[in-house]
Amino acid sequence: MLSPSAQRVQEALEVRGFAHLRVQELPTSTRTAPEAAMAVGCAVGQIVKSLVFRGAQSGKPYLLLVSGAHRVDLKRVEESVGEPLEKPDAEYVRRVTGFAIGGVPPLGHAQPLEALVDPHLLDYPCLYAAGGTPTALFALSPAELLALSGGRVVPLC
Ligand code: 5CA
Repeated sequence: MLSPSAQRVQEALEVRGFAHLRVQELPTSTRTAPEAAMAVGCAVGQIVKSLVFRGAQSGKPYLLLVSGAHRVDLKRVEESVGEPLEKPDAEYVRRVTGFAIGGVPPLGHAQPLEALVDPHLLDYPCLYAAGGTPTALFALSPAELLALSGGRVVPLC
């Protein structure tokens, strides 16, 4: 039995045609990328961080899908999106995604989010993304991440 937030991610996967991807709830925290990597025994670079930023001019939310081994270079991302970006508070993240920080998945959000994908994620055959809670993950390929997030690959780091 999945918790309600993890179940919502599983259902979003199924609705989008990714029923073969299965959200798993782990016995230990997956709140941060290092914790998630420890929980499943993978490299931290294989963990997909889902980071929400807000366009300072448009007010629009952007979802940055970033390898756990890398930090976002905000200037670089601002050049790609054409406006300054602000780091929103936890309440904004919950409102636009429908999920709490530490569990934000790459799909199934409360509103459509423009997604940008870190090219470093394409270096791995298998990735793990958050599954709706700070103890839930699901495994997927880079191609599946692109397909289910609708994200475009742009340099983020
Ligand atoms: N479950 C893990 C691995 S998939 C996870 O969700 N990691 S994460 O990196 O995508 O989510 C944590 C991120 O949320 C942090 O890197 C940070 O950018 C952001 N964050 C943490 N606390 C806050 C806060 N108080 N306000 C806004 N953003 C925050």
